[in-house]
Amino acid sequence: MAAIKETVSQLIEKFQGPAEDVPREPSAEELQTLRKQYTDAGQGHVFAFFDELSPVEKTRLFHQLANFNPTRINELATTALNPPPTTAEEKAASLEPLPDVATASILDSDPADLQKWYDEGLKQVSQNTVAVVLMAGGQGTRLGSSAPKGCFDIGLLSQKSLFQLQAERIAKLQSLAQKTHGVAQSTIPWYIMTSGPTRKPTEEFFAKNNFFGLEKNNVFVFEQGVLPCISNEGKIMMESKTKVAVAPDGNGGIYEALLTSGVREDMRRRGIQHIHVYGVDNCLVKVADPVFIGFAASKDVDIATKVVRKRNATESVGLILQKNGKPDVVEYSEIDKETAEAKDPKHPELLKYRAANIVNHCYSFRFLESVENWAHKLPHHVARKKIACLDTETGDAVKPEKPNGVKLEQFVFDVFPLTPLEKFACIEVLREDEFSPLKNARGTGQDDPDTSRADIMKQGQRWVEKAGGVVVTEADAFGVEVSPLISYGGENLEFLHGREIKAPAVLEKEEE
Ligand code: UD2
Repeated sequence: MAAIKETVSQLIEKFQGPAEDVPREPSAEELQTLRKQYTDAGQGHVFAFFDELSPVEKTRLFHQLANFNPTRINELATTALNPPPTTAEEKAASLEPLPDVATASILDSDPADLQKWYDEGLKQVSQNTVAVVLMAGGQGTRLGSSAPKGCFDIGLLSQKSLFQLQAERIAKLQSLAQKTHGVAQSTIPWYIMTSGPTRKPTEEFFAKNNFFGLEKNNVFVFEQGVLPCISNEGKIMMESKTKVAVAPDGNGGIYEALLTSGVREDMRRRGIQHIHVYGVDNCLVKVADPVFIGFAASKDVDIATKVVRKRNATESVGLILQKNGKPDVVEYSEIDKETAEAKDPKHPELLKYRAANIVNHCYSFRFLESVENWAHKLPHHVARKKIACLDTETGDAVKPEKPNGVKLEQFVFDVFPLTPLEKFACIEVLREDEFSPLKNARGTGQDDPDTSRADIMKQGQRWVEKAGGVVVTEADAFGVEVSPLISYGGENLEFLHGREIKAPAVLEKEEE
């Protein structure tokens, strides 16, 4: 008898997932209330096949639907599908590059300033006031890999993933701060934002790799929200009879998620003052960069952002600028050709708008205290997509040939205009040292695994040569991968002076 019971429960688990993650069954009146709410909002079709579902499927669909407010979804859908006409004020909006007062540049800053910012930033790290939030909820569809982008192996000799490179930079920075300031332990908590599809594989990857040597209590995986996909007719789309078709709510979902996940409270408990927020796909990212933290702290701004010089008028990057006197970003998917191609009147060879966003921001904790006031007001951007869904009339699966709906997402930088210019700062950094995004599948030739690997290898080679090492290269045998555990940003490589290294090489340990 026991064997039969065991087999039956295994079968149930196989078809309905482990019993323990089935949420509480709703009461009859809860269900009735929800159905009425959706029907009154003209979204009752989501219950089209409800009565034929199993009890567990009914419970799961109930909880998924209870997460959304259909009236709010209708408002978003109406705005998304029938965007209000551009107002005269919008038309007259004055776009200008950021004023010099709000921008600095690593390229032409006084080295004494850079050193001052570095020292201040490292001091903050040593005092445990610096945290990092990694935005890793994107689905990386352009890369052609279903695994979270942070797991991606860009083909380094060490075979390190993006997550591992970032983890080791945190570890190195902690030890640099400890040594420089003689403290026993300095901790940079690492909050990793995932979305539905990336959460589990991310958690498993970190557990399997033992958090890359970091203290696991300082690595905090949390989840951003999702929003239903909306049909061109304004209807909530069903992925199947038991599930709403949803998509992550954009990297701007970070603000709500900091609250709902308890991350902001954890930061408060730890006494965090400065929060570095960055995107997962940049293999060169300087995680919790002391220069950046020190720059933001010394200017006492609420938001600081890093930019690189835009490669050309068509590069897929947001542009940091001022709009009606406020800091703002115009995303590449929403910029008009004239603005993108405008030339700088003082330097006609340069683009007028050339401060390219690299998803690399720094916030004061003080500023994040105000999230409740504005997170729900950030705009939703619309992406027209081909969305596989269910025809709720016939119950047939639909594989669309052309965009049949929209995904809505918020952008992390849409909060910038809420900050006055004097509480905002932008710093230009060197692309070759700080920005090499992994966007495309191998072989694209730009922003792909090969350009990521090459940029890491070239940077390491520059560091080794600057320290007096000799790198022997030939044809496409170039570059040195310098482990972050040896050097965070090219420092402390004097031991290589006079050493000859045959490229391509990887330096994992100092005594090598
Ligand atoms: C982003 C920037 C763009 C430019 C470009 C450079 C935004 C909104 N746009 O465009 O201005 O800087 O990168 O590479 O930042 N993410 C989430 N949750 C989501 C969606 C995205 O965490 O729901 C993360 C994603 O994992 C990545 C980052 O946000 O770390 C940027 O996302 P993306 O690569 O999809 O953005 P992209 O390339 O369209």
